[in-house]
Amino acid sequence: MSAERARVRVPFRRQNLTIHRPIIYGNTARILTPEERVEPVPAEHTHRWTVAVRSAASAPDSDIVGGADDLSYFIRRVNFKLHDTYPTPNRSIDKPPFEVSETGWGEFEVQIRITFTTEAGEKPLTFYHHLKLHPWTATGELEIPSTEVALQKGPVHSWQYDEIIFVEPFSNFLTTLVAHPPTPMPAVRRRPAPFHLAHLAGHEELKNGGVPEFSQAMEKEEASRLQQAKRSVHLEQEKWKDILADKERELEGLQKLLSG
Ligand code: SLL
Repeated sequence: MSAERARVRVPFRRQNLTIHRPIIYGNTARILTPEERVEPVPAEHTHRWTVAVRSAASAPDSDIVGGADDLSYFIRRVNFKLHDTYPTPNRSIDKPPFEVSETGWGEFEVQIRITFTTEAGEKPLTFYHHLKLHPWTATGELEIPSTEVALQKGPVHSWQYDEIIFVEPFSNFLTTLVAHPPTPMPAVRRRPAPFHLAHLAGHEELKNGGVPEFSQAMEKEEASRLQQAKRSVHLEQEKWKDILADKERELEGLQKLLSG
């Protein structure tokens, strides 16, 4: 009788392959109206905010930024570490939506840690988001407007687009990822971008309290901003090269005069 060999499936990594999933993280905030500033809201709290990790595409006609897809097929848990002034600063969210809503009075750095599903076999990912409560300003300086002005400006959005890249994923995990293709972002911009550039570019829609959205056009806009920045750095370099050459000629002339 031949010995029966146990067949053990050893997970293996798919070599020379990477796959990514677009996510956004950030926050929405709005100032509380005088009527909302009543018990049980602590007297010093001025804002209500939500910090979240979501899929990049927004659901059609939704009033939330991003979140069209449920990310729990690859995210097991998201930990949000709030400022120590909160009685329970460590918030662990183990099912979607991966978000925390609170009231408060101040901006601070939120530590976000994403723990992937066991199947992914990936280490947790830790990063930070600056919780933004006060409206964007043209100069980037922090200005705290009056309640009336803040109410008139509407909700504040501060979202960051990013891509989680899985390098040589385990084959089972790859199968799971492929079974959940991300909802594509709209190719063209239909709404303002959900971060300060929208304000700087003077997108009037945002000032009217519209809900912003990420789009593929954003990427092209970012590329042209980088191009523009590269061009101005190049021009500046050329200018200083010319100035340097002039000064060197002047120095040479003076040295000749001295030794002559
Ligand atoms: C600041 N460095 O001074 C920041 C800290 C802390 C914000 C902001 C509420 C806490 C509670 C809260 O908004 N903390 O519930 O007491 O601006």
